[in-house]
Amino acid sequence: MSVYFARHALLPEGWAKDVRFEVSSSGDLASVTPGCAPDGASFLQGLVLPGMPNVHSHAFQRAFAGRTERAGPSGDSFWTWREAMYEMLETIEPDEFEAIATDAYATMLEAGYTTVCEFHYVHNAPGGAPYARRTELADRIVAAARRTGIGLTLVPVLYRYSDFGAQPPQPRQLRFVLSFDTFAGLWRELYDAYGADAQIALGLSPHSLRAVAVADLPLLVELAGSVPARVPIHMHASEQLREVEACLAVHGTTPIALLAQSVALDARWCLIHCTHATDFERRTIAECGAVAGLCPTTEASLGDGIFPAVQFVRAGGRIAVGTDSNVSIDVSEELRWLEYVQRLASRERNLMHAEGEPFVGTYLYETTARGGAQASGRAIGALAAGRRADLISIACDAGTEPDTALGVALFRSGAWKPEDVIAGGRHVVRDGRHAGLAVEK
Ligand code: NGQ
Ligand code: ZN
Repeated sequence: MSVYFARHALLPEGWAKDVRFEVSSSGDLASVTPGCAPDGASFLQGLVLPGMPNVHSHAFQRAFAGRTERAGPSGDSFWTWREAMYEMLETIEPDEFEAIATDAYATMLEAGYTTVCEFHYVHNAPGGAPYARRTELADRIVAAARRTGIGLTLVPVLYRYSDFGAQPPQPRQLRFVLSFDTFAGLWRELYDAYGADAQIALGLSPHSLRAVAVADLPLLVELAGSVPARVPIHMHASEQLREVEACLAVHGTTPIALLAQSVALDARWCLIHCTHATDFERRTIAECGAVAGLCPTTEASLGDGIFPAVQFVRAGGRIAVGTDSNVSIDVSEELRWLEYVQRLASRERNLMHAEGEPFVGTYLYETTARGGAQASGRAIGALAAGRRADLISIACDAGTEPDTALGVALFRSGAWKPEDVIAGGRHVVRDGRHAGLAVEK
């Protein structure tokens, strides 16, 4: 059993002093006890926080992060970016796919993300032929997670069409496309292979309402319900106005309303972006207990729009954050952008907070860690006995009280510096560096 000690740690009941953490051999927290002496424990400097869950990643997109910042001939948008992304993907074979994911996950750990939900929709070889093993690329994601130590919720994705009304896929989308039955087979195979692994959980996803048929939705929910585990269900929703308009044109209603008509939404769902959700749709999400998976830096990068997060959380909505396109892998940037776009939209300050929690940084961190745990389907997101031992330590100025110190770490640029990161009990980042990355870079 390993033992850690922190002067200041953020526990479910608030900041605690002189906390001892006992970690079991299975990688869970066996005990969390404030008011102890360090006695032989490994000392974690600064503030100790639960590792942040990253609820939405397409790891392979890290390969071209920052490489699409040149204006094209007739204006750029999410859709022109998507063409560039599809083009880049055409050359990526399994070894490279795994190498990119390994690098991305090590970088996530260095940034303080101890788990990732990998929204995995690249199933086929370039050109669209199936791999000899249909789990080829999913296995590569698992290999990258195992090598780096990051906790993984693998979210295999059903992607069948190019647009509403079951439009046939474009040639470049053929790497994503599986029939429903092939997808269900793939999913069961992954469940059998990894369902018992403590580092890995399995989710499931219809990519978006553009990419699946309405009739697929209840079948996917049934598939998720066919195993004893609680399987989170993720889906992109209402990210771009074009998508909302196309949905209205074909189905006479907006995407999340259509989803809510098609299945009984509940707390297993994590809807990614929700940028253009209507008031009614946001209320629906909040009331059913689903999580809105917000990806502020990607949403800014792609010109998606602004999700009214303040109204949503005040109406009881649950939120989490994801790195999505991985153009940025930095917890502080994600949380800061989440707050800052609200300020830009409303011309006010200090918006994301709640009664009893006036510190914006602490509120954002606790809220997204909790929502992230729910969306990941894993016992994470809090420093408490029985949860995974996902701990990060953040350097801070001695003598600064913890709420202020966390605010500085999140809002003063460059101040977010995880020194030690322990993921599932594995001490994978020391002095700010992931052991694997130090060798490879
Ligand atoms: C994705 N990205 O799944 O990576 C999508 C684009 C698609 C975002 N929605 C791919 N940001 O729609 O086919
Ligand atoms: Zn996405």
